Amino acid sequence: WRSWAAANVNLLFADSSEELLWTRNSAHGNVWHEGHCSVPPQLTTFQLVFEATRSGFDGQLALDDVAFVAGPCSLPTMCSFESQTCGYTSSGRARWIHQSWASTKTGPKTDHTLETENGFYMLAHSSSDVLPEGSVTTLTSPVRRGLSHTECVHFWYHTGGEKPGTLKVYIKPTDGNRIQLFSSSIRQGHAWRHGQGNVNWHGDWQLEFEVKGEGDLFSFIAIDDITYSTHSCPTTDSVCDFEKGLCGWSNTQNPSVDWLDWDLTSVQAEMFYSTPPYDHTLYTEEGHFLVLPNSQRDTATQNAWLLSPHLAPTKGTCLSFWVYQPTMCMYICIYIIKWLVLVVSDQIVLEGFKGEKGVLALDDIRYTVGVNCSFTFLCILVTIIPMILCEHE
Ligand SMILES: [Ca+2]
Ligand SMILES: [Ca+2]
Ligand SMILES: [Ca+2]
Repeated sequence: WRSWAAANVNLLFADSSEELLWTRNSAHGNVWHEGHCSVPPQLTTFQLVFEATRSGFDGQLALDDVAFVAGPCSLPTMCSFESQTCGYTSSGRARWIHQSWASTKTGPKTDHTLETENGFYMLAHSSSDVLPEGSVTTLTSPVRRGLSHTECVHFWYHTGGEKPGTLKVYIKPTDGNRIQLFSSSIRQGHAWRHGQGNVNWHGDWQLEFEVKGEGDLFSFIAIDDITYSTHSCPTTDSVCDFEKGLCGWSNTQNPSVDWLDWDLTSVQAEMFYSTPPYDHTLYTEEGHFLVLPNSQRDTATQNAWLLSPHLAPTKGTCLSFWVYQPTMCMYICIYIIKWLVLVVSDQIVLEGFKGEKGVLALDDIRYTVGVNCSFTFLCILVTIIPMILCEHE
């Protein structure tokens, strides 16, 4: 689904009352996603309702291959923790809590999926009274079948307090020892941060998020939006060619900053929006890029933010990216030397505005910490030549 406000699955009872079982929001690219929805045992007859909610701009949503399978769901490829825990279970010294800020007034103020106080996530309190120093609490996924190829698990985490403790992520094979995918023990500030790790296990396995307490008086670690992509993880966060997903770059759903979402697509797969004739990475119709939804011109000037992962404090960063613009008939390279504040970490925002005509697309975003854009000269050369040769539309 793309650019929709929400897709829901509801339980509909004989008395016309409904119960929300599953929900997804925002643009998820021009590709099929497999959704899993646990239907709790019911004593009376019921129906299931698939519901799409428009947010007032371009978008499509399609549904295919609906199957009812007896027994619990296997591990879903996406879990936003809205309306359900996707079968994740808690064990260890303290319990992981399925909650929103609105329901408890503790933990992160907003979740990562919806960016509202009503959005849900999983929370582990790591304060010493709940999780004494050195003890652990674990969040375990349902069992996932063995993989024939390497997958990347992406997740977002949020820490609170001076000493939030250590977050480690493991693969737990059904038979065998755990394999660590990820570890972080830094105080991160009030922000959701992106984590990832490669999974390549041929037997059945589970994912484990483990928090170890550090003896703080008030602290926590929260998890949201766990997804699996069918590719291995990008080797570095500093280059994103969009061939393996968004690499930690993300759309925001915050209505106070933008209206639209950047949408991942390719020329080959695109049926709805106009696009550049090829992507910038591969120069083919199969290559992927981000496009600003552009079918309804009455919404011209509406904007979309693309947010970078949170970047560590640095003396400077060289940012370059390739843009396909309405007035150009080629990709042009734009680079910015951005001096980030030394005290706090930061995010880069690429903001697109929908124009009256033409296509706006983004590809090959690269940031290089430590400045001295060594590829800058090449970037300018490649940019200027096509601009001279290329007739404006
Ligand atoms: Ca969420
Ligand atoms: Ca947006
Ligand atoms: Ca590309």
